Amino acid sequence: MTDRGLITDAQNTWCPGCGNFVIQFALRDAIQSVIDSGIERERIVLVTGIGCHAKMADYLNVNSFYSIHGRTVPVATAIKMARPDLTVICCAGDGDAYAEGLDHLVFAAKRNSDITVIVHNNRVYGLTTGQYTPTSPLGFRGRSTPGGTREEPFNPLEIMLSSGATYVARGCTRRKKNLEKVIGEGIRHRGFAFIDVLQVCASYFNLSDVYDRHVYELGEGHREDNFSGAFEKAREWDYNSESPISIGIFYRTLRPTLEERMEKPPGQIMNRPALITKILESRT
Ligand SMILES: Cc1ncc(C[n+]2csc(CCOP(=O)(O)OP(=O)(O)O)c2C)c(N)n1
Ligand code: SF4
Ligand SMILES: [Mg+2]
Repeated sequence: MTDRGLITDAQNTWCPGCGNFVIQFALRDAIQSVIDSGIERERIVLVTGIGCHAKMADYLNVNSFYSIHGRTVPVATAIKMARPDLTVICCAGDGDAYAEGLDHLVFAAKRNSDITVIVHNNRVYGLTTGQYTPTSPLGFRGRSTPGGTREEPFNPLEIMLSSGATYVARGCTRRKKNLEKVIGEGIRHRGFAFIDVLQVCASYFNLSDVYDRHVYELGEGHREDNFSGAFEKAREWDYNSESPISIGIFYRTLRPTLEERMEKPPGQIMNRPALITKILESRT
């Protein structure tokens, strides 16, 4: 791999017009600004699932770990627990994070694991050529549903707010500047940062026109510390009908992270070597 900055020279096989390119450039710029603020590149780790989104591990020149489909979040959680000094970023697919891996996403939010999860939500299984996912709209016609789905989609922002995520944002690949901002703020956030990215899949679900018509940025009047306001805003669009779609930071708060609590359980101070010793002892 030749170092040409943060983009590798691996051959890129995303389809022309794929929204993954926009996420790649937004993430590259966000990572660069984190590096400029003093975090060494060697201390940044990218974890991906399996899917088109997962090729980010090949295309971004940071330490990376290709995990398995549906297990992106637990791998990232484990890396952060073992090495709290690392900045851990996940690129997950919507099939990956919202279907097979949903329980992991919910528990990472509940635990406030200090990782950043970017979901490439193209609302379809891209790599396996067009099956529906939990955020595909009712009636979506794809490989596994030629007659149209009979299921309502769910709203991942509502799930994440209910699960205790301390940073909840939505971006869109039709708005690169805003996307770079919500990703950068997510990486800097201390605690579980969740970013749902409405990503255009040029080959199996091209919603460019819909997003261009409906997406707007949350304004100055939106208060990020207001949980019920964030919930109400998240419910404005149900991932189904054509209505205004807000992007930006819906909610942000601070509470102790999982790693902080593992270091210092209530009533006792336990440093990491002592904790590892205890785990090893309990196995024998
Ligand atoms: C454990 C496991 N389950 C299922 C698969 C098959 N599989 C690979 S990629 C994929 C779907 C990917 O969709 P998504 O996560 O939305 O990513 P995208 O390709 O859209 O970026 C599936 C079902 C697998 N490889 N491993
Ligand atoms: S199938 Fe869709 S998500 Fe996958 S590379 Fe092509 S356009 Fe992108
Ligand atoms: Mg997908």
